[in-house]
Amino acid sequence: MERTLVIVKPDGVQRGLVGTIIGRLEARGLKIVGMKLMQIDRALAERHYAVHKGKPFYEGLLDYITSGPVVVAVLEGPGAIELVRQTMGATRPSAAQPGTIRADYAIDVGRNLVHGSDSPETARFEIGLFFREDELVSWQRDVDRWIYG
Ligand code: IDP
Ligand code: MG
Repeated sequence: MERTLVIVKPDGVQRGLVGTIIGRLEARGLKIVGMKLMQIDRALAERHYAVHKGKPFYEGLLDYITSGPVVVAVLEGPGAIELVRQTMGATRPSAAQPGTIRADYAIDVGRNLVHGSDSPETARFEIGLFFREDELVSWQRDVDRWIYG
C-alpha cells in the first residue's frame, strides 16, 4: 500500500469543487486516511514548494497556495502516487488529457486546482509536513476486496 498527499488548492475550494475532486479520487478506489480544511501560511508554503524556489513562478505560487483555505488529504491504495497524478492530469491544464481533473475543470497552470505528491520520497515528506501521525487513520473497508483483486 502506498500513501500520497493531495491538496485541493484555494481555487478548488472557492469554486466549490472539493467534493468533485476528492470524489473522483475516492471513486477510483483510493481510501481517505486523513483529511482537513486549513489555511496554508507562508512558512509552510515555502517548505512544501522548496524545490521550486528561484523559478519565475515561485512567488506567484506562494501567493496562490496561501490565498484561501485548502483541503489536504492523505489517500491510500496500491500505486496511489501514480494513480493520483494520472487522475489529476498534466500540470498545464491546456496539455492535460480530457477526463483528468485539470483538463475537465481548469484552464490555467496558475490555477490548476489540485496537488499530488510526485514520488514516494516526496509523499513521505509532504504527508509529514501537513499531518501529525495521530491525525491519520488506518481502517479497513469492506469494499476493498472488490477494488483490489
Ligand atoms: P505539479 O503540481 O503538476 O507537480 P510542478 O511542476 O511541481 O507541477 O509545479 C507546482 C505547481 O506550481 C503547479 O501545480 C502550478 O500550480 C505551479 N506552476 C508550475 N509551473 C507554473 C508556471 O509556469 N506558471 C505558473 N504556475 C506554475
Ligand atoms: Mg510537483
